[in-house]
Amino acid sequence: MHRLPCPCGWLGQVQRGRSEELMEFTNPKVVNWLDDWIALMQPERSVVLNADPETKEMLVSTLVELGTIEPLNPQLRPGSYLARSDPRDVARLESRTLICSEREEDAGPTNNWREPGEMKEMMRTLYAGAMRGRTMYIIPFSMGEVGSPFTLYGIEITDSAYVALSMMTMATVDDRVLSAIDAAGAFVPAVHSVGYPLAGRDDVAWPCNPEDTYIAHFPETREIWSYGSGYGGNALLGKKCLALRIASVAARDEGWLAEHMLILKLTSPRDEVYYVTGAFPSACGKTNLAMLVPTRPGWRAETVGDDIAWLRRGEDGRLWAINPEMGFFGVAPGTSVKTNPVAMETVSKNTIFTNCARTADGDVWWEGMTKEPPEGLIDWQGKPYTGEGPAAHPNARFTVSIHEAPNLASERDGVPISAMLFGGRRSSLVPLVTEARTWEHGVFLGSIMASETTAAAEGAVGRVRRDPFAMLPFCGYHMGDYFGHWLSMAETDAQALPKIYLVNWFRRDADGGFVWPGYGDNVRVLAWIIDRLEGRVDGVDSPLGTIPSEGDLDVEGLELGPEGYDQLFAMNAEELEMEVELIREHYARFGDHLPKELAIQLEEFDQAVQAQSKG
Ligand code: GTP
Ligand code: SPV
Ligand code: MN
Repeated sequence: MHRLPCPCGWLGQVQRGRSEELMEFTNPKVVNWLDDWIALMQPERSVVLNADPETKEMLVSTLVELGTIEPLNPQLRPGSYLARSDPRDVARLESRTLICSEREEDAGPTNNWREPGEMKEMMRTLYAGAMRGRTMYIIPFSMGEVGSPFTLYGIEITDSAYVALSMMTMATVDDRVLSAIDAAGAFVPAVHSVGYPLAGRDDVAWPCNPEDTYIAHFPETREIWSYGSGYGGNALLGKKCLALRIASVAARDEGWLAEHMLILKLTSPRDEVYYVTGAFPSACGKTNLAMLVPTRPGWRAETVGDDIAWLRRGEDGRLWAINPEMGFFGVAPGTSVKTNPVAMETVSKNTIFTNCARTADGDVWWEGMTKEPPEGLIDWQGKPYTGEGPAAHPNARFTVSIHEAPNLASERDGVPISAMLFGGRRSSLVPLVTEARTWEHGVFLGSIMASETTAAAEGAVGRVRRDPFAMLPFCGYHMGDYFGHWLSMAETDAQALPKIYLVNWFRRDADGGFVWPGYGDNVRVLAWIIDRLEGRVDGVDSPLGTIPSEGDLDVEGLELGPEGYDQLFAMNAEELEMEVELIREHYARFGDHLPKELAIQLEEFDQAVQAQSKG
């Protein structure tokens, strides 16, 4: 814990545990920025966070005292806590997320936009006095390794101890970060308040302000202003706000990619090592693929990252990826010893659970952990569970350090990518796997991605929507220009780029069940992909790319039958024709920002569909 050279004083309980050598911000850029916000938000006190164990202890005891988190049974779940949010603050709020670029056109048709000056003026009135009676936590953080030229530094100021504690897990927060920021004065300013000042009222366990929630991004000045929500990507500003929305703008300007992707290290039975990324929309299987436990003999999988990848061309021309995060903020429901034993082990200790159910013996539970809910459950809202509705919120999550993962890959400073997967939830049409014919075709497949919506964001669940590259809620600029940026990666040495694959674990049969077993069996698809990369197998052309030849996909031991297999790859002619029209509508939104190459790709797709319909 550090003293801050500002008029606001000290946090009493912090002084006890602070280290002897106090580190302070001295850079006038930082100090002036902090002073301005302290003057506006008027916190009672402010503290700078560091990596000392006392810092974490202080945050935990503050949160326990307030009732935001409660300790779980240390015998069952050591070092772990359960948080219950306000039921109105449970997911990312896409309708309240804004890209405030100077020109509306630069935000594009897929983002909410407000003029930056207007937005700031409006939000300043919200921020005025917003931290009255509260502590301001000042969190110097880095996304990426400290000292790397590719790292982005930020300072988040927040009045939520829950957010502060979570940031310490999700990002790198320590004295080296503070020194690096102080030396250069270069950081992304990230302002956060739950919007619940304590003027004349007591605090509540989960303060928030749903009526006035805004998550605003200023891409030109690279600033983030968030107000009103304390949940996930709305509030942990290093993640979606910085590492995707702001970073995507930096990536466009500097020629790299900031993507909503897992990174997996895969070792084949022949001891060949491959690194694979996968872009799937929120709650569509990134964490699960990143923690894959292969069901086929000889395969090994290790996790590099589960949500965000930053990719750059290396000197060898290949795309190299890093995971800028230090923690997992993963979906709890659906996670079980059967589906994801690695995740279960990862969260067996030192984990903060949010909006899970609590068992009678002081552990957590969620739908899918076991077949039947245990007796005596308390639901995510703190009420005895009656069996009606879910006991855990569908977007209940765990927050845990990546170092808790038993299969964490040691590579932190970049891995060369061989293949990229694009996937989503599609009950029909999109096959289990297809290979893009070229980079341009791969960009086309990424640009037309669609997925059934999930509980990760507000709104209806299960509605098919276009989610290009799984970046719909996370691209900080015009999506049409983003497609162009992806295409531009192939301007030099296209051969060295990874191959692109479309995957879909979520096809349903007539009874509504999943046709493909998924999870650990997804290694079967990866094995085919590796065979393709090594030129060991041919494929069959289809309108959506190359699919496996009969017999090349290992389905041994699965209870699929010939009918099930066909269901994984069938492309209904009528549905394909409809898809062409839907893609036309989707593309029309981008106007003259749509790269010509993609219009050509769409015509080729249309022709392939027509040819199949006739044939
Ligand atoms: P975000 O953290 O929101 O970005 O989500 P994510 O993409 O990491 O998704 P995650 O791996 O957490 O999975 C979300 C849900 O999909 C969970 O309920 C999983 O159990 C389920 N799921 C993941 N992989 C598979 C799969 O291969 N098959 C099926 N049927 N379900 C899966
Ligand atoms: C997602 O929604 O893609 C997440 C969760 O990873 S959040 O951090 O809340 O955005
Ligand atoms: Mn995500």
